[in-house]
Amino acid sequence: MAKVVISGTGVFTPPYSVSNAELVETFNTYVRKHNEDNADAIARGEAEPMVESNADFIVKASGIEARYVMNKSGIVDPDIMAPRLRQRSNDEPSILAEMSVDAAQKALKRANKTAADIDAVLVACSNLERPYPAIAVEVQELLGIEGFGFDMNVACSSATFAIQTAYDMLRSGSVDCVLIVDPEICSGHLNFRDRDSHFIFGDVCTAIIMEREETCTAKGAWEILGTRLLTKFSNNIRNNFGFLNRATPEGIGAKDKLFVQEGRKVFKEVVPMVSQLILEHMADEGLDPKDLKRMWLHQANKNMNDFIGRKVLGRDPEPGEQPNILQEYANTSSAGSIIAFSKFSEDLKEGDLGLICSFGAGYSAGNVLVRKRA
Ligand code: CO8
Repeated sequence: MAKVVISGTGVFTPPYSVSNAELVETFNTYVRKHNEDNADAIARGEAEPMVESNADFIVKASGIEARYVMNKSGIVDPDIMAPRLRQRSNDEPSILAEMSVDAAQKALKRANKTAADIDAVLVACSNLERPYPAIAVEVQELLGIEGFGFDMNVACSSATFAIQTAYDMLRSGSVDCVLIVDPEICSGHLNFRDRDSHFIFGDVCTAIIMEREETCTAKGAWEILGTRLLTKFSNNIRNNFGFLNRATPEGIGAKDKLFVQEGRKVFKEVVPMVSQLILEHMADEGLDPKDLKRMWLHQANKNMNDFIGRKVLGRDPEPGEQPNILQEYANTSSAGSIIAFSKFSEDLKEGDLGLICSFGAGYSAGNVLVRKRA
C-alpha cells in the first residue's frame, strides 16, 4: 500500500482576542441587569436569580485564558452577547471560505505545493454556514483548484475523520494531493449567556495538505502510520440547530438551538473512551506508547488532556510531550489538535513518533499516528 504523508499545515488566527476577564465582565453585567429586571419575580420565588461567572474558575476548570474571535464588539456587549458578522452578498467570498483560503495558502507554502497540485478539497468542521453550494467547492474556486470538493461534519473530530478520508483516497490512488480545511466559527453557536459554557469556545481555521510519499518535496513531512475512528451516540453534547427549525412552533429562538452540554458527564465518559482507543490502536499497529515523542490532543480541557496523557503514558506527561494551545485559543472544535500539531511539531527529529487525537460531540474520536520524515 502506498505511503501517505502530511506535508504541510497552516493556521488562520482571527484578528480579535477576548480574555476571560473581558468575557466575565460582560456576563456579570448582563447577570446584574437580569436580576434587577426580575427582582420582583425573584423575591416572590417565581424566578431564580442568575449567578455571576468567575475568571479564576474558568482557568482552573478548563485551562482556558483567552480565545480568538471573528467579531469581538458584539460578544463583549452585554446587550448583544453574540458575534455580529456582516451578511455578505453571494458575489463575495463567504466568511468560512475566506478563512479557509488564508489557512490553505500557509499550508501549501509549507508543503512546497501550489493550488495546481491539489485535486480534492475537504472542508471539515462543526458549523457550516450554509447547506449548499458546499464551502469546499467555493474554496476550490477561490484557489483555482481543478477536481472536486465536499463538506463534512463530525463536530470536534471533523479534521481527523477528514484525514482518514484523504488517507484512504490517496492510498487507493483516486486522488494525488488533498487539501483539508477546518474553518471553525464556534462563537456563532455559543450561548454567551450560559454560565456553564460561555467561556468554552473560540474561532480559528486550520489547513492540512496530504499526498503520497513519492510526490512529497517538503522537508520534515509526517508519514501517516495508521488512523482509527470511533463514534458512540451520546446526547451529552448537542446542538439542535437545523433546517427543520423553521417548521417547529419554537422556531430557531430556543436555547437548544445553540451548543449545550453536560460537561462533567462528557469529561467522565470521554477520557476512558479516548485513552482506550489510543492504547488499542497503538497495540494493533505494533507500537509502544512509551515511544511516543508527542501527542497533539483535542483542545477542550487541560485537565482532560492531563488524564488522557497519564493513562496513555502510564506516568505524568513531561512538559512539551502534549502541548496545549487552549490557554490562548480555547476550544476550537475540530481545529484544536491541528493547531497544536502545526505549532509544535517542527522541532521533532526524523523518526520521531507522534499522535494526533480528537474527541468530542457524537461522541466521536479520531487517532492519526505519524512518524517524522527527513
Ligand atoms: N463561573 C464560576 N463558577 C462556575 C461557572 C462559571 N462560569 N460555571 C460553573 N461553575 C460552578 C458550578 O456552579 C459548580 O458549583 P457547585 O460545585 O457549587 O455546584 C462548580 O463550578 C463546578 O461545576 P462543573 O462541575 O460544571 O465544572 P467542571 O469542573 O466540570 O468544569 C467544564 C466544567 C469546563 C465544562 C468541564 O466539565 C469540561 O471541560 N468538560 C468537558 C467538556 C468537553 O470536552 N466538551 C466537548 C465539547 S466540544 C465539541 O464536541 C464540539 C462541539 C461542536 C462545536 C460547537 C461550537 C459552539
